[in-house]
Amino acid sequence: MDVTLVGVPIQTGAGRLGCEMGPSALRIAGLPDALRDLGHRVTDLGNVAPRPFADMPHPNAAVHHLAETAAWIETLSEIAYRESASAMPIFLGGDHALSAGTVAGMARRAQEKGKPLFVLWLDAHTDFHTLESTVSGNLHGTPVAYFTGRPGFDGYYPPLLASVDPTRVTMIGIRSVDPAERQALKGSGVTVHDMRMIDEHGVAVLLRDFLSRVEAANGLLHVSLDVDFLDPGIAPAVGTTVPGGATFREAHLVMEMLHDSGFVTSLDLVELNPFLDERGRTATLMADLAASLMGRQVMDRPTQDFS
Ligand code: DIR
Ligand code: MN
Ligand code: MN
Ligand code: MN
Repeated sequence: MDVTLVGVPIQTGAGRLGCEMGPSALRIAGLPDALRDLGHRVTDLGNVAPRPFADMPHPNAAVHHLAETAAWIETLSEIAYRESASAMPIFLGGDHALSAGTVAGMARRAQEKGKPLFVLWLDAHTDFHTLESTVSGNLHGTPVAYFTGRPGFDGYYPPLLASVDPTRVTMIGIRSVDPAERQALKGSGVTVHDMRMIDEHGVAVLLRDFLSRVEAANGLLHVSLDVDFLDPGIAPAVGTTVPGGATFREAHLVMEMLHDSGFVTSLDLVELNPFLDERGRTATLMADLAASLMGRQVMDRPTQDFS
């Protein structure tokens, strides 16, 4: 398939510096060639930059780098919308604030096609804070609240041209939720599968259920993969490690099933902080997971049926 790589060196949404090196590390780990080897036609846009921005204060004094992050979100929303017209965009992050833009752009694309957009959020965190509720002020904790249309972003983040219905958002791998997020998630319609759900049911059961809903609705599917979805023992290069994450095989199985479904129309690879990595080990794992999602497998196998 036609794939467009977009390097997104944003780090203003995170609590520590280093994510701006993420796109380079993913390329050095061999992602572009891995995709070509799988038969995809790869265009690499290189690293993009946010539109110009001016200072923007917010009543919540914890919030930092709001103007620059908002500028990134607006630029990325445009790029996601534009590139998804003719290819599958893969966003090489960069911190998770970038998904506020990429998902918003994909929601606009889906709306234009008259199809619903589904989002699979693979993360230790729910990233469901508003600008008022964030305690850390790290805006990588806000993208899901924004693209599902929660109030409180007006005048700060760009106007949302199309939102994602919260009932079409499924999160897997969750193990760190702040009190305000937990409260807001109640009755929101978002499906939150915490690590215990994986322990009890296995990741395949949870994912199959979600994929069958995507299939029934003939939807587009955006996948957002945060490094901290993975257990820190296999993926140390992230600013916000949380113990008890997905194993190597759980993560690859998710990617392999996503490939087999054929539903994925866009992908974020986020929160890689190469400054914290051990000789590129986390970057390599993220590139390998992307390759699994794009078709790498051990043996040929028949197409799966999710209905
Ligand atoms: C925490 C951590 N909920 C916060 N969030 C994220 O800062 O709002 N860490 N996204 O990766
Ligand atoms: Mn995240
Ligand atoms: Mn996270
Ligand atoms: Mn394929």
